[in-house]
Amino acid sequence: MLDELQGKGLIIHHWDADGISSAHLLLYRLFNKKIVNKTPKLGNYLLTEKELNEYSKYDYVIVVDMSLPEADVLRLAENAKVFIFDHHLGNVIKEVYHNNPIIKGENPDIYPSASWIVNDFLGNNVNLFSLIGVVGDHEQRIKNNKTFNNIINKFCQKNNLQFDDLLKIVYLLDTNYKLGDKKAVEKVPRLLFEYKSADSILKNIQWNQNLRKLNKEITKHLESPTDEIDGIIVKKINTTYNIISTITRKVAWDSGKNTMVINTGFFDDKDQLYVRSTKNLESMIERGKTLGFKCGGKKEVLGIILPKDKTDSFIDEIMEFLSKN
Ligand SMILES: [Mn+2]
Repeated sequence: MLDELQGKGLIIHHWDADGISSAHLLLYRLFNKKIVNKTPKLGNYLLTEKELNEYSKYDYVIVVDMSLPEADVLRLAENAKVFIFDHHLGNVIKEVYHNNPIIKGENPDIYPSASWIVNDFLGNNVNLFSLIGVVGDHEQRIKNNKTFNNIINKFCQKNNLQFDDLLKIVYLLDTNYKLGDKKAVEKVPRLLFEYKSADSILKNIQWNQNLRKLNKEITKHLESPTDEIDGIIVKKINTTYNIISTITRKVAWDSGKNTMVINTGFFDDKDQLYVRSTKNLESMIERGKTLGFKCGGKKEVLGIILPKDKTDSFIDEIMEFLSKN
């Protein structure tokens, strides 16, 4: 289907390791086409008016690992053929090619990342980048997924790698967005053509430098005081780095408790809020959308961007939701 595409193409991908790996796999397959890759403004799960205008000049657009608002997708579809490969929650968009097994009711354990969905679609064998997305989205927890634990172990054995090597690659690729460097993020999918092995990625000097800088900042926030209300961990941070999802994961996974993190420092006029829960968060994602906020997530995670004067009331709603049985 993709092989027949003509004209100028655009890939819009998530800024994280899964999005980058997915974009890389697509670029690799479509190497003989005129195609560029972009990520949205970091932290935005939507396209700005400026981006929508700019992206209307392409003949086809492939959206990967990103659940853009339906209105944005339909705007793109006015001028271009649109393809989506994703595993986030949302609604099926019938007007475009929408490959998202999760919203069609498939088991998320069988489709743990966008990279896996893309790789499967392309008919590739298991490879480093199909797995980097999987490890990126689940980290250590993928070890509880029997099927994928086996797939990863087999791959690691064959390639003389450890699980922690894959995890480190994820962290290195993720440094670019966490430091807020959109341009650097967009360079990676193509840059990865030059990396013949996992080992060469692990040795990238710039990314290792980035990682040290970020680890310092993350540790600082993990060590700062945290509130616990009715068994729910609430953590307020103020950082210009895009590390809220990392901090939320760490706190939630280390404590085993429902966790909410609020970052007041990333946007000037808005707050970032992240929740990780053992409760199904789908209804809160819907609630956020109903209230007109930009938000998204999966069953176990909710990410939302709130106008600063709306933050407290939405925190209250989440607290009420999480404390109900
Ligand atoms: Mn993903």
